Amino acid sequence: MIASNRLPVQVTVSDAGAIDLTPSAGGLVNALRGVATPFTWVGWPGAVVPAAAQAELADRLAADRLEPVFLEQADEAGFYGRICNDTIWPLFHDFVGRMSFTDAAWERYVDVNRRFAEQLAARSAHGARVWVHDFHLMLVPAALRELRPDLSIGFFLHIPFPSTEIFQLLPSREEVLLGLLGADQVGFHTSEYARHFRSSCLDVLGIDSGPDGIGHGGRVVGIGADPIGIDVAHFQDVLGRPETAAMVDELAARYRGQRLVLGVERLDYSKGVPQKLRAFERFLEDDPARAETTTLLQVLVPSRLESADYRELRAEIEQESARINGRFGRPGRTPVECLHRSVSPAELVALYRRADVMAVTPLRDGMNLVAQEFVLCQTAAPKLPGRARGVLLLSEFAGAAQVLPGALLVNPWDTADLAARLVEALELAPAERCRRLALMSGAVRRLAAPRWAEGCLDRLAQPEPVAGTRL
Ligand code: GDG
Repeated sequence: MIASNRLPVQVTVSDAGAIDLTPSAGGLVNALRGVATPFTWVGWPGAVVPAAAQAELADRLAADRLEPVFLEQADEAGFYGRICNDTIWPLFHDFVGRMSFTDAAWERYVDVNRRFAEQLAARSAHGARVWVHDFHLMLVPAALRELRPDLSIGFFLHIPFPSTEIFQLLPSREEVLLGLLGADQVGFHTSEYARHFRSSCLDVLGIDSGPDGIGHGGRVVGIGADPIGIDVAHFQDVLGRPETAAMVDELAARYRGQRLVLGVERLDYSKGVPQKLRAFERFLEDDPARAETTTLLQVLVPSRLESADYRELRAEIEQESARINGRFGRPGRTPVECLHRSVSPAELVALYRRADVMAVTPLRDGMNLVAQEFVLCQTAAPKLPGRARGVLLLSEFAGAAQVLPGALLVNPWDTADLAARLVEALELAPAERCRRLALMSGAVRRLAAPRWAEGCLDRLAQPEPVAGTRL
């Protein structure tokens, strides 16, 4: 059984009650594609479904082994809107000042987690493996263990686990740790996050631990560092499609004679886009002639626009881009291009291939799959005629920095250094670019999904906890 906040489909129900299902992609969907063991996926279908339509929807989803957890608008507002987005997301990404918390919203979080646990308990076969995902469901492992002690329960956190000083600001800190300790195996992307979790268990609960496990309730809870990888086969497939080749040709014409610095981010304050723009402005200030030869293309995938904070962030990024263009551009030449939309897989892959520098500058990020995807697309296809391979500029605060040894690491808060690293990246000799990409391509292929999922599931099948990958 797999449990995550969202099912890998988007359900819409029309006013007349007609149900529409659209598959949705995401890091977890990609990582589970190709897993040999058949599984049932439990999660929210992405819409409030009227009671009259629930049975029909459940039947239709059952055909794909998907099982909906039905939530009301008020559940979503408190559980997802408040606690997930306004408490845990900012706190776990070190944005302490953005965190807010109310007891009423927390009660919704507890209640929704309990309902997930009840549904998993009702549907899991005796002794089944249940793998629970991410910060939305941190209370599920303990609630499920109480209902079904026969199950093997795994948990994986896709976002960072913050340092203990920051974690302790969370009013429900004990409940969260005890919730996670209900699992047999708790997985993180990096050994740093695992270490933070172990320190928090000691500081908050007084429970000491070994490097790979924590004794709790007469059991040993395994702690692992299991960095997630990308679906290599999917990207290889997209690289070979005719529409990708057409897009590569289009980009070659569009950016002829230009050096292209690429950013691909979901609109979020954790992604460091304003910091990237600041550094790009410094890069142009240091030598305004660069505005003629270098373009920063920022793809900004829309996200959470119902929130005033996110609308403000979008406005800030658009205003900053316009200001830089006003300062360094001229008619027919805009050094910063900002696309506020999602792009097709072919467009994304073509951009990864064409980019001279991929600038991935989050202030905090659990892993960051974009960095791995760029490396794969640069190395799994022939070099573009007349161009050197690309360079990855990567924030040291992304989990990806722990697994991609050939990236140029940057502190996105250090504007001068980020601008200097951008110059270094653009001037890196072709042989050095290849050497760095080869190092990283090896790592990306080693981490490739579904190996990540199979590894985590194998450990869950073992009677005694076993440590995850140590990097
Ligand atoms: C969590 C953690 C961790 C984005 N825009 C488009 C598009 N994408 C795809 C990318 C990539 C994915 O979305 C985003 O990668 P993230 O790594 O940010 O993953 P999330 O699921 O958002 O976030 C993160 C991850 O979980 C996995 O554990 O790495 O740290 O926050 O795959 O390619 N794809 C297409 N068009 C777009 O416009 N086709």
